[in-house]
This record gives sequence, C-alpha cells and structure tokens, in this order.
Amino acid sequence: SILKQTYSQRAENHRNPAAKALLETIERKRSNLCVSVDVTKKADFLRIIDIVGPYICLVKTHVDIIEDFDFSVIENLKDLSVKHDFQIFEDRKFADIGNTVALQYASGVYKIASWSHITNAHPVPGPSVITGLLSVGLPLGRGLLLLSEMSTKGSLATGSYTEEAVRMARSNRDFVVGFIAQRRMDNIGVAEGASDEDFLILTPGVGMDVKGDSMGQQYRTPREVVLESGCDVIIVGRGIYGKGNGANPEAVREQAERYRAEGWKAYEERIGS
Ligand code: BMP
Repeated sequence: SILKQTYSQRAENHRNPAAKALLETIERKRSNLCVSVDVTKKADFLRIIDIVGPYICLVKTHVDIIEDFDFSVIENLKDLSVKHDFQIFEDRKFADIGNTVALQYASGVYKIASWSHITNAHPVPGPSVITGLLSVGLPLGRGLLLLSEMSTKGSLATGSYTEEAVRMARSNRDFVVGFIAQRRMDNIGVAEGASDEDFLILTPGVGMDVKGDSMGQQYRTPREVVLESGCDVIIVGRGIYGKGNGANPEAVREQAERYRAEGWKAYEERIGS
C-alpha cells in the first residue's frame, strides 16, 4: 500500500515532473513540511522564507496579498528556492471556465505558470477547469492539485463532491498529481486496499498549539494528519510565522524545525522504519 512506501519509492511512480521533484525534495531534505507564507509585505515574505528554507520541501504562496508586489518578489523567491532546495506552490484556487483559468494562470500581473511548480483548483466548474489549466501548465512540466476537501468548519466539499473530484483527477493523471484534502483519496470509489494509485495529499489546517482560529479554520497535529489520516505533506502557516509576521527570526526557525521533526517522525512511524 502507498501508506507503507517511502517518498523516494513513490517518486519513481510519478511521471509528472513537479510531483517527482517534490517527492525527491521531501526525501533529500527529510521534510514533508510546506510553509504557507501569508504576509502582506514583500520584505516579510522573503525574510520568513529565507529563515524556514532549510526545513521545508515546499513554499506555499498567496502572491495576490502582497501589497508592494513587483516581479522582483518572484525573482527573489526563485533564488531562495535554489539556495534552500524547495519547490513552489501558488495557492491560487482557480475556479472558472477553462478559457478564463488558462488566462489567469499564464497572464496578468503574476504569470503564475512561469514560476509556480504546483498550483491548485476547485473542482466546482467540472473537468473543463483542468483542460484550461493543463493547456498552459502541461508543456511547462507543472502539476495541479484539486481541492477535494477543505479544513474549514461547514465545508461543502464532502460526499459526492469529493468523490467527483477524485474521478476528475483519475481522468487527468498526467497533470493532476494529487489533492488538497484532509485524508487519502486513493481508495475513494474502489474497494478498500484495491487501489495502487498514488495521489499526493497535501493538507492544510495543521497546528500543534491551538485547535482553530476565529474564522472557521480547524487544526490537527502533524501526527493526526500524517500517521492517522495518511496524508503526505503538512501545510503550516501561522503555527510557524506567528502573529508578528515573523518578527522574531529565532522563534520562526524553532517552529519550522519543530514542525519538520514532528511531520517526519509521523511519516517514519507510518512506514514502520
Ligand atoms: P494557517 O496554517 O495559518 O491556518 O494557514 C493555512 C493556509 O492553508 C492558508 O494559506 C489557507 O489559504 C490554506 N488552506 C486552508 O487553510 N484550508 C484549506 O482547506 C485549503 C487551503 O488552501
């Protein structure tokens, strides 16, 4: 079963270059930690990434919240990704018709496809959202995650919506490399244990010190996410950079180290090493 395979074994199962590179990075750095850097000033954004860089496999961005954005942010981000050996995931959550998402992905101020190895989409428009994005991303070797579940209280992404998202992914395995979800998706719609599919499961809503925020976010620990729910990458935002936009570098470094260690320990326990 996928749950018992190492990240490097799984890297060999993936043909998509972005999925393969992510799995290889996870193994090389012994880190299944993705840090989500949701701050509004480019200096804070780059400073936090430089601090957490050694401890992560992936940086997750929302570039559209940076108030003083210009393309130097992207150039600096790319330099940091080489310096610290991590992949980049713009959490754009595309959710429109194929033609529009292709334009949003390739063009505009951010030109996401030109620098983000992985991005994501809501399955709500149906398969055409994938068709639109892959027309841009596939030739560039990019990968897509579908949001088949969400971490928030009252999420509508449950039941048959989640199942249909998995079906959409199965029909586009060259580009859809996995899911934003709270548990494994490979066995949905097939008999327990019958699937040898390998989807990447990246999971937000991870925190060790609080259970949620005042706006519906819900947190689980790395152990619950990786060991009990079988997810592959933990996504942590405020749990690492804290309330002060990462003003205390040593505290940010310590949290990144702590979440990396917890995520990796849960993985080692899962594969039984
Ligand atoms: P935090 O760890 O600070 O709660 O941040 C979580 C991050 O993950 C945010 O950037 C949010 O946009 C994203 N996210 C989420 O929390 N839940 C989901 O279901 C999907 C997300 O992309």
